[in-house]
Parts: sequence; C-alpha cells; structure tokens
Amino acid sequence: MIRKLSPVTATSFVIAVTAVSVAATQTVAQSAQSATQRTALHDYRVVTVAEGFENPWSIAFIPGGDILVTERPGRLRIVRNGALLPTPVVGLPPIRAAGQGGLLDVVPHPNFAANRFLYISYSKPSADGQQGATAVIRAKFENDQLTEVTEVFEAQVWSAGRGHYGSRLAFDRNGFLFITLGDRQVPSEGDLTAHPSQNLTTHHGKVIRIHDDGRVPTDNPFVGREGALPQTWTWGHRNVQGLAIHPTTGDVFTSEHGPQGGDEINVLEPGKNYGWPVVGFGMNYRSGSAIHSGTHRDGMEQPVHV
Ligand SMILES: [Ca+2]
Repeated sequence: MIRKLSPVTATSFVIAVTAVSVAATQTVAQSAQSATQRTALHDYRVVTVAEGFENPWSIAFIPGGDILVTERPGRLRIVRNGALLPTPVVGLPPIRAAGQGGLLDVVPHPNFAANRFLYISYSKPSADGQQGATAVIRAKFENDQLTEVTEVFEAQVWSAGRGHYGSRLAFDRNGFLFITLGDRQVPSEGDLTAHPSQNLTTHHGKVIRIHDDGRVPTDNPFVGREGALPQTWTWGHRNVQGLAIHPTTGDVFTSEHGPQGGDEINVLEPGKNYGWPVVGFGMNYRSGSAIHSGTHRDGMEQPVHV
C-alpha cells in the first residue's frame, strides 16, 4: 500500500529497522522499542528515534551523524545525538505552508562532506502570496544555519491550489538531480489529452532532471523540441511523491499518488509519457465515477505496480 499524504499532525517519527541495524545503532539502545514484528519478507522492530515534531515530512542523514527533518509548516529541524534540538535552522526562504504545501524534501549533495550543500524543496509563494509553485533551493549548511541560498529550480505551475506539489528529490549515480512534480489538481476539461500533465510546455505532472546548479543537461529528452520545457525527463504524472535511485542499476523508481485505486509504482525512462489522466486504474473518490479513457493506450507507459 502507498501511504496517502494527508494533513495529519504527527508528534514523533519512527524508523522501521531490522534487528541487525538496531544492534549497530547505539544511540537508540535506550529508546522505546516494540517487540519484533514478523512479516513474510522481513523481521523488524519500531524504534522511536526522536519526538516533538509537527508534520515531519522528510528525513536526511548527513555525514557527521546529524539527522535533518523538515516539518511541513516551514521548519528544518536537527536531531543530534538522539535529541531534537529546540531551535529550527535559520535561513529558509518564505514558504507557502497550506494544504499539502510547505517545507517538503531535503537531501544532501552527493559531495556534502566537502561542499556542505543541502537541496530543499518547498512551496514557493508568488509575490502577492496568492499562488504557489514547487521550487528547489541549494544552500550551504554550516553552524546550524543555511547560507548562500540559491534557487536551482522553479516549476512553471503557478496555482492558487494547495495540493499535488510533488517535490521529492534524489541524485543519481552521475550527480544529476531528479525532482518530482504534481499536477496541482488542475482538472481535466474536455479531452483528457488536453490536461496540463499531457502538455510539454508546462511543468504540471512532470519529473525533472537537472545539473546540481540548475543547468539543463544537454542530453535531456526534450532539449531542442519547440515549446517543450527542457528540464522535463518524464511526463503524464499525477502527484509523484516517492523517488529512489536503485543503488546497483541506477534505475529511477517513483511512487505516484493516484486517485482511488490508482496508486502506481513506475520505473522511469527518459522522454516517456506515464499516462495521467488519459490512462490509469483509479476512479474518483467517493463517487467511483470514471476518470480515464481506459487503462492502456499506445505511446503511454504502464506502471510496474498498481
Ligand atoms: Ca500512469
């Protein structure tokens, strides 16, 4: 099952770990632990590592042992030596924290130990505060502060809506930064193929690939195509909020929040169209009414798992 994002308040986060890694992590030895849980594939225990959070959204483990946690209302927190520091990190830009939006993902640069760069995604407010868009900054994290804040990406998806920001970040093995985006809940009007997720001139429902400084890689699939935004790697997504690079193969795995019954796992290939909202397996919440024209169409990819 893919967990839905919802604006629930959580006061702690827990990390499911195997019995082996619990034994190797001395700082949690004194923490509350559940009994070992047994599943078909793995045994695990649930260990409370730190508590006192509001809407914890993302975790980054950085060299030196600190754990960074974003809180969606707009704070970046530090867990050090097993305790949540009381003071949030200073230096974040203004954040549009409403609905599903706010401070979202945080990942360290692959060479963080040398350059101290963090990459942070968030809901950026428009100048008048009436709209928001997903944006990504790079900032130096030193002395528990952010400095040298530089925007490396701003999605061309400005909307007053408060949902479907995407925002997951990951670096691949070649140092490219992937950014997931959502469709901002823009409805389909008329022909499903006219939906913005099916339109290469916007960033609605796209997965992005850029250099670590925001430049567009020359081998991105839509570089040079008339009207297409060149940061786009894949298109036809609804709200991609899970992202992982396979450590051995380099494959780009995503999880995508579908409508009711339509959550997907995809393995992305450059330039491909993943179908939203033209094809899929979900239906409208509550009413159960149809969304898609069907489940398959030539030129659109099937998920590897629904
Ligand atoms: Ca799909």
